[in-house]
Amino acid sequence: MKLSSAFLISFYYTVSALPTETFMDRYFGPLLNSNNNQAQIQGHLQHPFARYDPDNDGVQFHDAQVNIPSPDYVSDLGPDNMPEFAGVDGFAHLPIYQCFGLDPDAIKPSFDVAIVGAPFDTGVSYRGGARFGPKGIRSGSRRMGKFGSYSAFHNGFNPYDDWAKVVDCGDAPMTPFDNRIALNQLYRAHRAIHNLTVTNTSKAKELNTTTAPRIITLGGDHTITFSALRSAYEIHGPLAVVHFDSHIDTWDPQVLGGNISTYAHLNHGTFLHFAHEKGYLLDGHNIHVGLRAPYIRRKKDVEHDKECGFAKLSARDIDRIGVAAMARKIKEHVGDAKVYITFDIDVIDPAYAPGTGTTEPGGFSTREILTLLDELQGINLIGADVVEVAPAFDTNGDITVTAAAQVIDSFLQLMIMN
Ligand SMILES: [Mn+2]
Repeated sequence: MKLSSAFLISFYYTVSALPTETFMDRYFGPLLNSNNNQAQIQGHLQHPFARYDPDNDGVQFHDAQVNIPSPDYVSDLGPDNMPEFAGVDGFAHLPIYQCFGLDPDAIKPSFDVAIVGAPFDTGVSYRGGARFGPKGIRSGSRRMGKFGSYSAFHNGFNPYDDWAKVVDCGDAPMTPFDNRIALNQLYRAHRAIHNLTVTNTSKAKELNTTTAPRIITLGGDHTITFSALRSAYEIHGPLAVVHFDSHIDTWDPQVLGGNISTYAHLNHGTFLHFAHEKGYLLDGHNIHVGLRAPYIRRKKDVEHDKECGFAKLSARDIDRIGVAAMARKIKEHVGDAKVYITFDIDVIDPAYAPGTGTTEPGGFSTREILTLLDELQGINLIGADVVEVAPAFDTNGDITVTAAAQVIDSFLQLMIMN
């Protein structure tokens, strides 16, 4: 048996390779030979996946020829030819800009929408780990970019390749040792971005916003939303906040943390109490979506939440009225006010988004939440965030970070598709 297969192999080799050219010569010759200085320069190599030819029966080697540029030609080695899984991770392969921390006399950057990371998790009451959220979400966004996006599939629109210049500003430095300093660092980073001017000023005015760039923040635990709201409020005035979350996050600070010390008053379960107290919320236009977590004090939590000015849609409303009706109610509630969406990833069911600090069973599927966000088309979205993504609790399959990245894709669609 061994003898005969060895015979067959040697026979085949002898017959097929007898002409002067070997398989290696035929397919790899231009790469292996030293005379490729003479190879023709063909502008740039195609995207690696562009070899699929739908006019033929699948993937083809078109022929043995491959265009190898001359050894010193490098124009094809830029980010445009990067495979989806490679590269230094800006969100969705966006260019990485230095947007804050600039010298006073440095040339100011200009863009329409900024992605900013807020690596912070010292405001949590349960499992930590959201300080790695920005890194995780960027990693989960690698299959999005100019070459394709999820909104492109559903709505024929690619937010990375339209009128808006979208950039990744990297992370705001946030110290893990003092929440007061950390939250102020994030506020100043946002303020520095809001003080810049958008690239497309006419479009910004048409959309009834200021000429300040809009910001999408990658959390970070939910406390970071307080700093984001503060800076957005200073530019836009009071905001209609759409709060996707399992939890109310309007807890009275005396009930959640504040009984320990004054320092502990502001945390990921009380920031909306403070947003209300500071006047950042536009009265009568704020709404929670997806609530289902236990109250700490049944009656008083509900009363205090009302005092903070929130309407409610619970997770059970997904089955009771459906996501389309939920979207209609949200749109009615915010009207034509300037809207800020703060999105706690724990609003999605732990089956689809386990990578978070405080999981609560019985939430949205990823598909349901993306459909709901699509249905919000037409709101005036001036800022947004996705928070509480803790990659250490995600699966090996990255289901939480890819869901978080798609939610941001939907935010960009709401901001840019008009
Ligand atoms: Mn929350």
